[in-house]
Amino acid sequence: MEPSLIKQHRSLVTELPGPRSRELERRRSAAVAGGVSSTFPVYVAEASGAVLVDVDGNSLIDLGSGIAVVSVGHAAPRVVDAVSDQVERFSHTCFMVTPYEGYVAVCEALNERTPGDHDKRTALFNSGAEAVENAVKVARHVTGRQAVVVFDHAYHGRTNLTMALTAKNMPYRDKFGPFAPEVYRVPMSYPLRDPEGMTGEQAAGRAIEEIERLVGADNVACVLIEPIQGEGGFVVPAPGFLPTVAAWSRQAGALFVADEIQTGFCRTGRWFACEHESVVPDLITTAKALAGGMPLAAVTGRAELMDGVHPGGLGGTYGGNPVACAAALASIRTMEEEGLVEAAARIEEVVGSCLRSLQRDHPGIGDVRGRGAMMAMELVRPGTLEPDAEATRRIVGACHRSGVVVLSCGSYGNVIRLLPPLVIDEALLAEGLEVLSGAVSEALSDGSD
Ligand code: PLZ
Repeated sequence: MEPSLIKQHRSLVTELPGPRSRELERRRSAAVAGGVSSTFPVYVAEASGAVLVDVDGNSLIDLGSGIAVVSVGHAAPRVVDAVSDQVERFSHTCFMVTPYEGYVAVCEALNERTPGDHDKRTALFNSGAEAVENAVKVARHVTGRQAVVVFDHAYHGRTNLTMALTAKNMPYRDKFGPFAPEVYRVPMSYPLRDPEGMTGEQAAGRAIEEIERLVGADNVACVLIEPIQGEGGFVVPAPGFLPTVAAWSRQAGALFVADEIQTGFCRTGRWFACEHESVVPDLITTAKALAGGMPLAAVTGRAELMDGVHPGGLGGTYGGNPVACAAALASIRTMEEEGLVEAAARIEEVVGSCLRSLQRDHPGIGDVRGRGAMMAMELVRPGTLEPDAEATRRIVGACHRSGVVVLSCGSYGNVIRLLPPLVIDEALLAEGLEVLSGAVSEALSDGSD
């Protein structure tokens, strides 16, 4: 099967969503559960690189990568080949019954690539939430402790335990309780919203004080944190925060667990976001970009911890499925051979300078932040920190109608985030940013008076 060669451009032949998408949307509402929603109901027919082609023949620029998943691009040629080849050979045996090499090779690649050169082991799962659940299982098992410490604005998933770990009520938790116990939430370092001048070390001190007060250091099984928060608003903690929290965890005998499900695999201009501050987590969870669009997730950690669980204690029917493993190996090879760490750093320069210049013109942009190809702007009422979710919705809507997929996020729904595929070509990225700039100017000039 040849990957289709879709021209890397934006081209609109109908309004968006077009008539065929609207027709599918009608079928959907009679068939798909209402609790599952789509931010931009344009139905995709095919995709390649950074372009989605919809069922009406429109070509859209994708600046979301399916929430940081297709970092190697849609239908990345190595991934397409590896998946096709694997599915012809065999698609499933269950690793817990009769194993296969691909699973082992993905674990080797993760052990080698993740931060720290200590001896590591990995276990594979299907989704990010499942990886987080399993990291907590390992942490509780090997420490003999129960408490899990998480942070304000955190997002870790939608299963029962991970809902408890996630901060935001709507839409993730509302009326879905009771939640799993022994979860304690402490303040995150959020430079825009912390007291002016608060350093990372001071913010860590504030969090640690809370942990000691709420839980007691020797009851903590693990401290779980996204090194840059994803759904919570692309919050980059002040320098010094992560290393201080990691050092405290080690001293307290708790595991420091980095959730790099959104930040991992070159996204932030390093293989993993922890590397920006030389933090070496005890356990790290990965998913999303790991397998270039196939469902695969992992927990990687110190060998003595990961081997501390009895045989049969971790697993699942599909975890480390052979097709997903083939996709992961091909994605990792693509990242290496196409220099996607450097590509993310180049995207940071282009996107960062665009967002900063918008910020100079619009006092409604309270903050521009992020690393690599994980950049965002936070919208506020000019001169205040009051979140402006309404302007955020207007800007996102205008981008969508113009054929550019952007996503919002944030505890207050007022952050616009950009997560382009790392292989996006320069001209296409520039065009996407031009559309975004137009939408910002229109929304903020209208809305700020
Ligand atoms: N941890 C840091 O970003 C998934 C989910 C959006 P799953 N983020 C996107 C939504 O509305 O469901 C995510 C993440 C971090 C865990 C997860 C969970 O990963 O593969 O969605 O289970």
